[in-house]
Amino acid sequence: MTPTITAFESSPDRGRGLARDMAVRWALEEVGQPYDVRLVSFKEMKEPAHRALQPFGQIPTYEEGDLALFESGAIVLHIAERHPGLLPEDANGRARAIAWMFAAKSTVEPPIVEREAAILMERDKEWHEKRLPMLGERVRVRLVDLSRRLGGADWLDGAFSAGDLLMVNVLRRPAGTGIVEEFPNLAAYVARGEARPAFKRAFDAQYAVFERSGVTGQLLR
Ligand SMILES: N[C@@H](CCC(=O)N[C@@H](CS)C(=O)NCC(=O)O)C(=O)O
Repeated sequence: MTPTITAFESSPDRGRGLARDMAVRWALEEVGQPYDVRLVSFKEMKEPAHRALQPFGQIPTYEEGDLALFESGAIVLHIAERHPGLLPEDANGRARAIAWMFAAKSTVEPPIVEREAAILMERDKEWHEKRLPMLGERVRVRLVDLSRRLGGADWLDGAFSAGDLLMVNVLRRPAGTGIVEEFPNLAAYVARGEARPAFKRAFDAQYAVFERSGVTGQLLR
């Protein structure tokens, strides 16, 4: 059965591939699962029909037969559990890859999103310039440890996994701000992820929506 995901009708990230349907598209491309996309407007996302799928009125969602899912991490895990290629075969390796998925979404992403939100939405506050260095340091604390753990390896724990997919996805959010580039092994890690053919297919598919909409604007969290 072909799953259907939701994505922004008008991507506000200027086609940078940062909206969270990107991780889902990438996972589906990695495992070779075709999918349909239902584009939703900002207004539609907040209406009851969409909130029945995503209680917080956000994208992405995932529908497959009787199953409706939200949260990009949970959707990627679902895809990874049902198709070979994104989780190791052995039970311990699988558990560790899942731990990296949680690390990406619950340990590394929050300070990145917090800093991004401050830059986008608090720039006019008189305390913004004072707060920003502290938010940068909170990101750096995570990146220092992640960089140390990755070391010279290609991926976080052996072969590329759903853990790497989500981690690369999260590290792409501050791309261009220079903070990831302070850690050359992390910058190379992101570049390795982006070089994967499945990433490129996912990116191109999301970019095509942006091009059609022609919207430019600020990244929405
Ligand atoms: N934790 C959620 C976050 C979803 C999320 O923040 N989606 C953004 C797009 S990347 C969104 O829909 N923003 C619009 C809004 O919150 O109103 C996930 O990973 O799926």
